[in-house]
Amino acid sequence: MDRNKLEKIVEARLALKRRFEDAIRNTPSLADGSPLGSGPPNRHGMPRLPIGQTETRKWPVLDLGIHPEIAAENWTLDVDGACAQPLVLRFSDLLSLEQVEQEADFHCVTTWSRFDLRFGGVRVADVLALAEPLPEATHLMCHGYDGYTTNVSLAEALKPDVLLAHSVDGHPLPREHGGPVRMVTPQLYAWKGAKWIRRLELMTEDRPGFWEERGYSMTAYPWRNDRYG
Ligand SMILES: Nc1nc2c(c(=O)[nH]1)N[C@H]1C(S)=C(S)[C@@H](COP(=O)(O)O)O[C@H]1N2
Ligand SMILES: [Mo]
Repeated sequence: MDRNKLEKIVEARLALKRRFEDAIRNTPSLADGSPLGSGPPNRHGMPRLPIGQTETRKWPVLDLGIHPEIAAENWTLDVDGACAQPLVLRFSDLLSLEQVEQEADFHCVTTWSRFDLRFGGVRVADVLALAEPLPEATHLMCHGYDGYTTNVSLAEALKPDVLLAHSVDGHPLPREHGGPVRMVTPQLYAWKGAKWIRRLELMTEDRPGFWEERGYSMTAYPWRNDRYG
């Protein structure tokens, strides 16, 4: 990559980071003075098990029942909407960006929590920076290949542990868990992480996704029992 291009990418990332620093610091997962839950503190200082959740050792499969079959070489991600540089990312493009591996917990609103999944992938923040969100962009609609949608605020989506994950525990992400690529949002209930991710739509206002239209929370904060709208 030539130097100019690299400098532009770094500058775009830092500009986006600066723009959202305060909002990120003030999200409940980082600023909640009285989180509801039990167990030792997790990675963000919250109790490990959010209120109303039970630990499961398995990793259940939960979705709308359609498991699209997408080979990695046919997978594409559109990043569009309120941004200056809409882009289409192929799997090889994703692999050319900075790769991270992170352990995360997974809290499903149907009350199971699965601890310590090691996800590998690319930060959503890095991909969004490339698209240069407009100053008025505030939220993201995440679209799956199965037609699923879910909304996430940029203050949540830009956190460093929010990934476009292509591997789990060192293996390619299985199709039933959203492979080849899904989003994970460890600080929110797991329905905010779209499996078989296909499009990230930058929005200038919040809009409900599939479950949110049916009464689920727009914000989905586990340590506030923030399940339903
Ligand atoms: N594309 C898509 N993503 C989705 C869903 C879905 O139906 N379709 N279900 C959500 C819900 S409710 C949960 S709990 C998690 C489940 O992920 P898992 O099947 O890997 O455990 O995916 C979320 N992402
Ligand atoms: Mo869920």
